[in-house]
Amino acid sequence: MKIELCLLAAASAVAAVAAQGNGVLPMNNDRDAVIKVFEENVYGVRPKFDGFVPKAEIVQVERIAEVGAVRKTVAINTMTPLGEATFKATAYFPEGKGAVPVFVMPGFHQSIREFDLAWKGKMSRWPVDLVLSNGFGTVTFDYNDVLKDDAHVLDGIERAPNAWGAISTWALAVSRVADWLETEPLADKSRLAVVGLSRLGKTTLWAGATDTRFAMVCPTCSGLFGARMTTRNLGGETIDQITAKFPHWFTPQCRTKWCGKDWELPFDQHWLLGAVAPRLLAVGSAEDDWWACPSAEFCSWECSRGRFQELKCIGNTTYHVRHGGHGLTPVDWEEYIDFAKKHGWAERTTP
Ligand code: GTR
Repeated sequence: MKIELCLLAAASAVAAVAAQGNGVLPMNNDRDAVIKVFEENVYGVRPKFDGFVPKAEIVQVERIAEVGAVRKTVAINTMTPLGEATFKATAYFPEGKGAVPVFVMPGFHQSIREFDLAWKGKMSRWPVDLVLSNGFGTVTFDYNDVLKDDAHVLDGIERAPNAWGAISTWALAVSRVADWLETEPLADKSRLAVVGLSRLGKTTLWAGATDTRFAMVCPTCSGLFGARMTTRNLGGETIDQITAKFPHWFTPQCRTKWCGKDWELPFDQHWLLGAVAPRLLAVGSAEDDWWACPSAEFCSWECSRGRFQELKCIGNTTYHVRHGGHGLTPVDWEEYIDFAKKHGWAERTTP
């Protein structure tokens, strides 16, 4: 689908709502209620972790002269439905800049390897050199180190109908990275962003909606149960398909209650996008990513703007659709970096 067509389809969906007053669910501006609805029905409710002691241990600090950076490797612990897990986070900070804004990216193993191999990061989903050259830091971790992305990973445990799933678990790990960054002298904790692709774009949105320490949230090609409006899907993934193939991502009742009811859901993802307001929201789509349905991602973003308008911060939300297919590319990163800069992130907050 070409960009113009996506936007046309989305614009007509929005126009249909305006004209008929039906179709798309009206915006829900009650943030707490919105989070509860999505906990119960989609991502699951996290248990209380009695006795959990948070730890973030710096295991290595290196100077990486090629990109003028300090690389820190950190071991961070977190909770999962299977118990405690420790994962390794890899962070790059520009040298000699003091505390800088940081983009946190829940990532695929490949992201770290690609950057190490390609060095200049050109082909990477994680273009570290681009981020560094703009004066920002970035950190990633392999989501599989937190909880294995396997449909059977939770088979051995009894799950309540609203039990938390893998997306919520990975999102908690993103928050654990924020816990560490709050203590890290090279990070400006008032300027933390979260960015992720696809299943990790869904994770990004859920982490960013629930954890208000993230001042900017960038779900990319996030599709169903990411930025995309479920009730406006034009031929992309359905609830039946996603919950059959990836039951571990969601709360069990996401399938038992909502399978086959895509167009009748009493909640929708524009509510969750609105839950990011008044913080910065940057949604990214790709024109050929039909499985994620970019027109419904746009429609959802468009419909969430009411919340930003209400909070008098309409400039805090942006959307882009780029050429090409499913992915997180330097073009997307440039959009996010530019948006951050437009909001003063390149200016120093610390002496
Ligand atoms: C697909 C899934 C999408 C998206 C994608 C990905 O198979 O159906 O919702 O999450 O995987 O993460 O690459």
